[in-house]
Amino acid sequence: MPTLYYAVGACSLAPHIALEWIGEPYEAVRVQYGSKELLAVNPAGAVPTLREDDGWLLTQAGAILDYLAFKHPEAGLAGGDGLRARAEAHRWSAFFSSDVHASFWPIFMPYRYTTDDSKAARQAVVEAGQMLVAKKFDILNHHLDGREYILDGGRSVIEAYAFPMIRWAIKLLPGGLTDYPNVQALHDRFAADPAVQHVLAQEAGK
Ligand SMILES: N[C@@H](CCC(=O)N[C@@H](CS)C(=O)NCC(=O)O)C(=O)O
Repeated sequence: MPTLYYAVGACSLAPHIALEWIGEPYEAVRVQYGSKELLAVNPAGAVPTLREDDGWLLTQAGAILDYLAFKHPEAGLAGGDGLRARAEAHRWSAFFSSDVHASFWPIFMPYRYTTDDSKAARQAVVEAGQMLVAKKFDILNHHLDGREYILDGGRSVIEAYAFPMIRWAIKLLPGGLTDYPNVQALHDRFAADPAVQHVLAQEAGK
């Protein structure tokens, strides 16, 4: 059975949701960033990390989601068939990992983005991050105009990827999702999904 190493509140929520949607047995192990246990499976000390029974390890949220979607075609989480559907899935996976996730880092860890340790300098970095996230959410919001799902093929691992980042935005953007009603609607639909609720409760230790 695969093992997912996750941290509470992290992007590892995405593969955790995907595993729950797939519905096959898995183990979810809660870890601390940079802990010995996590460094043993991922030298970056970061989550998510997936371990298969034979010891094979996979890091990078986008790669793990793609692997899970193709490992379990019966779950229908790849976002459609064909060359262009595959390319669209990669496009949105890259959007979330390289554009959206990376835009949150200055907000989460401003000290990594300035050598000036004054409060004002760090606040400026946080605000720059918020502006970056807002730009990306604008793109996502427009894309979702008149659409229920991000990909043409219906519900996919890409919504699982979006979900933790949308939760961060609710907390960390000054106006939350006020300017992004389509994103809010996507969030509300997935927050009502029993599998998503189960994973959130599991991660919260309930
Ligand atoms: N590019 C990696 C980034 C993983 C990542 O940075 N995860 C965060 C949690 S959302 C983390 O573990 N941070 C700990 C750290 O950077 O020390 C991915 O997409 O999986």
